[in-house]
Amino acid sequence: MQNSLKNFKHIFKLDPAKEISDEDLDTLCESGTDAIIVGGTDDVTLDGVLDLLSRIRRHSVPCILEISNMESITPGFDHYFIPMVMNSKDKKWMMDIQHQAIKQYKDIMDWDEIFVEGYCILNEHAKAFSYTNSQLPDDTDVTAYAYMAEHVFHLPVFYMEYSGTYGDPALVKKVKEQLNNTMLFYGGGIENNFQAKEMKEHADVIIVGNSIYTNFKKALKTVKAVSDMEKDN
Ligand code: 1GP
Repeated sequence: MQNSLKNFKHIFKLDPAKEISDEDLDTLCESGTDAIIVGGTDDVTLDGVLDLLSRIRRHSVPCILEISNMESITPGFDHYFIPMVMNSKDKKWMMDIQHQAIKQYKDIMDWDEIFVEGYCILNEHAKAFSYTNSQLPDDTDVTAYAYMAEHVFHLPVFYMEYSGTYGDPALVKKVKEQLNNTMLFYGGGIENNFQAKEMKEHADVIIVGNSIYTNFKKALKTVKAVSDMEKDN
């Protein structure tokens, strides 16, 4: 099941609520990144998702919808990522919204395209942190969540989500040491080559989001930083 993700190392995440020019979007799609995720927290609408989908689809790069809400689910993506927020205080974000989605869509769901992500939100100032009523885990909590993602839930992905801030590479390393089959995704605050390399040293995949909108040129360089690491190995 995980095979189609196994080769991913670098992913850009585009927020349907934010503007990006055609020129920049074309450059991102042709940058050599392994995939583009469409996903966000606030103001994710079907129109916004469809707009990005149609523009990304002009390119051959794999295109993934990370599902934020029921209203913006649409066919046409290569893959669908379903987040389960492991450190939310509410069962809603771990179980209930996924249950609702599966009740509604199970007859048309293709599990070769769908991957469930065990999310651990680690930036208490991130919108997603308050939105999902999450609690800040300490390092031993995080490694235990990672262990649960692999051994209890058998999830294909454990996602350390620092959205908006750069995380702790030492913790990313510790988490990676817990995982054998579940892939480790790291996202949060990557703005340059050095940070891309530092996190990719431990994570299987790094995700670059916000810096696309704040410093496009530097964000773009993170692709080469990761592919150069592969060449060195
Ligand atoms: C957000 O993990 C991604 O969901 C990337 O984080 O936006 O901080 O790069 P940034």
